[in-house]
Amino acid sequence: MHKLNIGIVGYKFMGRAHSNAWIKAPLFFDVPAQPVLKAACGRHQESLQDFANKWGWQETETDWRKLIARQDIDIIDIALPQHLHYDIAIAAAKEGKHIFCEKPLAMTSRQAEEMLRVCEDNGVVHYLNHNYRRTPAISLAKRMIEEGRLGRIFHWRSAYQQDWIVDPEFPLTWQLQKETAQAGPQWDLNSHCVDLARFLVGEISSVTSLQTNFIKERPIADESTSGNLQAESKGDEMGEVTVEDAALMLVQFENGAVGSFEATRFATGRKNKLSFEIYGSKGSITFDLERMNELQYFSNEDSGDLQGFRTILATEPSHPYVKSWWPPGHIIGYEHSFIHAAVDFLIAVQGEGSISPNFNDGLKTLEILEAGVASAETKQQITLNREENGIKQREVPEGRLCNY
Ligand code: SOE
Repeated sequence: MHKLNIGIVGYKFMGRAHSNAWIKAPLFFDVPAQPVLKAACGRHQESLQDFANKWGWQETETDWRKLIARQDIDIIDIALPQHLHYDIAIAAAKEGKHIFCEKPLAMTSRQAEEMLRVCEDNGVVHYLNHNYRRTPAISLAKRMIEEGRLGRIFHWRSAYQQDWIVDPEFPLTWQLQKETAQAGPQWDLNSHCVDLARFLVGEISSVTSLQTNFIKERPIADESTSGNLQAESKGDEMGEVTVEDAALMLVQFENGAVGSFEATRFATGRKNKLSFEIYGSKGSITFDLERMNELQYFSNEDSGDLQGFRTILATEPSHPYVKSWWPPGHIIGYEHSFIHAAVDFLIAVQGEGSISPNFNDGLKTLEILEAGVASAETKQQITLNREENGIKQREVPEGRLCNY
């Protein structure tokens, strides 16, 4: 079988999730090419080598430019924070490497635009890992909507709730600083929900937003621990939090539906609760990541005395991705959506096809996230995607137009 050599950049949380995905994909699915864990790249040789030994990466590199220059690398897997995506993706695409990139795509829509253009100019497959699309229950929701089971969609509402920084002693990690994260839950969490809303409902035409901070100063983080969610502080020195702690958006969709998004790291007790609800003329669907194998479904077409939300357990072989796993009722977990993404990416690369979400999806999502930030700053509704003379512009009332 043809082999595809992977070079991964990053070896923390997403490095582990991606390594697991590359290993498991050919074990459970008929993939058209064998992914080879060729080289892992990171700054600190000792911890990088530990990672490579544990996960079976054949070699290590401490300079991502050297990794990208290697002729024996076919795929670059970017498993790093978003402020590091742009330079690596541009260089990888120019070297003809296919790119599997973690979300959010970039720090700005301008960066995303260039990343997309360079990938298209170089004919490489580009994938943006909004993994939740490939949760069987969410892929089933997509199938049901396409089959018309919800009819005309009226409402989208989503909430992505975490609580890992409620403690004011949690240090100032990269996720809490604008220069390394661009924004807080607006980028980290609403990026997932906007991607799902675009996937399930459609394109967004306007945004009105509110953002806030609850804790404005935190202890400076100990660099050696600040790459994960259990970071430690370096001492008593404090630093300013320069991103929001909570981000709320109200949107209009191009198809007439309306939507609300809530993303927060201060929903005490909620660890990683992504939930959404979609209400249509013929039926409704709700999803909760904490019960990720289930969909709640209401159909207007059920007979009146039997109507009600029912639980669909998405573990039947007819459900997306499921037949490659276990018998009905044997549920799957968080890591499986990454494996499904790896499978579909290998199919796209080997079949010279494409995969979504890709960098064009990432660009559209970032435009919406940027509009949310602009709306929160201006306290105005932002209209998107108004094109004049080929220049994308956002419309803020009073006729003022601001370019991206
Ligand atoms: C931290 O908020 C995080 O790891 C996100 O970055 C991921 O995208 C999300 O899936 C889980 O939480």
